[in-house]
Amino acid sequence: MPTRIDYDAKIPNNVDLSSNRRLQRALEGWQPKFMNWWAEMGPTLETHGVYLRTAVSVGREGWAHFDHVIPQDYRWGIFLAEHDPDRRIAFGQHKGEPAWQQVPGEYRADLQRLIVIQGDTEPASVEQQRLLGLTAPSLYDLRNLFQVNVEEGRHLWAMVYLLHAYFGKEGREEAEALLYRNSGSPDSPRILGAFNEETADWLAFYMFTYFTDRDGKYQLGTLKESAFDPLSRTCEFMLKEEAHHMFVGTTGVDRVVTRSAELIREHDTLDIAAHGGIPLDIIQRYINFHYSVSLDLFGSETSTNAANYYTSGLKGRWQETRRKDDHQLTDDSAALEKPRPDGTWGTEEIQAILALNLDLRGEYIADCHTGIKRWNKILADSGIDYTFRLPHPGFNRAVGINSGYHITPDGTIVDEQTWQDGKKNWLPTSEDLTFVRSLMKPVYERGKIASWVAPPSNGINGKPFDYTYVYLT
Ligand code: BYC
Ligand code: FE
Ligand code: FE
Repeated sequence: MPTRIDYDAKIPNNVDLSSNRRLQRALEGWQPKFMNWWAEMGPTLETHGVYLRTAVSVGREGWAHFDHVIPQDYRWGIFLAEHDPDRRIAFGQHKGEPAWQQVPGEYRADLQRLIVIQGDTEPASVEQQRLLGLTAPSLYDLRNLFQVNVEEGRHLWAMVYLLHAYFGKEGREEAEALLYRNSGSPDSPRILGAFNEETADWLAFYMFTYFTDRDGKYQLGTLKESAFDPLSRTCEFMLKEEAHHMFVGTTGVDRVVTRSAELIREHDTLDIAAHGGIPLDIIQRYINFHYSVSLDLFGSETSTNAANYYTSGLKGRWQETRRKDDHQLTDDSAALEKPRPDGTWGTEEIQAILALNLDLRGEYIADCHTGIKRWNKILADSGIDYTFRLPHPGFNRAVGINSGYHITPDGTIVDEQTWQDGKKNWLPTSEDLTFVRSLMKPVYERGKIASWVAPPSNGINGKPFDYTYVYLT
């Protein structure tokens, strides 16, 4: 299996596409539809070039090349991580058998479903972010937005390749449908809830790339363990790109908190809205919203779907091979915290194999705590007496065991009236959203930055902050 990326081909790839004419033709037929989708649903801001990275190889070193590129001329392609001919299945009933290079007939429907759900989120996020270029706080941020968008577009290519190459006519139909559904569409919405929400401002963008792209990281991590080797290799390479999306989110929120802290000290008040900063309680409400909506992406706490995926070898656990158990989970148990109709919490013991969504969610929550810690450290270092918190996992949930209850950020089960009265303190209000929106004025001058966010401590690829990351018309 060649791993060099062929950029002379119409569709750059390292899967030797030219040796399979039928597949190549089918994908070349999908390509103009993708380009139409990008033109209609992708970023609205036109540019003369964005300083973007493009994958040049899939190896550990030097995989990215940086240059100014007009986004619609970006070379979206198909890149799979190196093939390991000795790879074996790490878990489930097929544990120890060689990884599959083809889709076993009995798992076809389930695998296709997982790939379609994954594929659906990628273009959805581009659609959610399409207007943000009009209000970027700096050229540096504008560049990062485009980078994330073109790579999410490439992640769509990654899933479409699998659908075309391994799932026949049905796969090709699903590939079309990925361009047909749209974020927030009343008739044909995206599959998962979080991908139909608006990403209406840049604070929401940083929160989305922190909390929602991070779900992507964990889901891709479990699909990287898949017995279906092409899916595994695709996800492994996607995860390399994903690291930058996390970075945009983490440092984006860092920079908002840093700027708010500066303004709080300068004016000696938490009420910094009048001074062009975002008050900390609004930031907390954004955290509450984006975190709780992202928790819904893990599915139900107990899931026979997840158990079947695991037993069949389709979807593993986070860092499956590093876990010290039998990788089959036939006798293990897990504890599940459950709200009860009398308003108290109970703990139930369940089979571990049924709790795999919960297991992954636990890994994700632990990771989210690291963000909260860093943002609190920024406040503490500025001598500000305020702490951010992650809300209770039951807060504001639409999926799973908590969805029928009203649960406050501190985990109290409350009645409808208490929830309605408290909501304005817990979730962004329309006043919050209007205020944050009012701050979103584009700053396109080289080296300048909006009032509500601090500049980054470093530029991209060794360039300074005041580099011309984007050429505008
Ligand atoms: N919304 O057994 P359950 C990313 C449905 S993000 C709507 O609990 P399961 C990215 C479910 O379909 C990563 N419906 O669910 C980030 C099922 O329906 P059926 C995306 C939902 O299957 C930022 C029923 O409820 N990748 O990459 O164990 C930017 C019972 O469900 C939802 C993946 O998600 C929901 N939230 O778990 C760009 C990986 N949750 O079958 C990109 C692939 C559940 O009874 N997907 N339902 O009709 C999966 O592994 C699983 O499908 C899920 C759900 C984890 C999503
Ligand atoms: Fe992605
Ligand atoms: Fe991403």
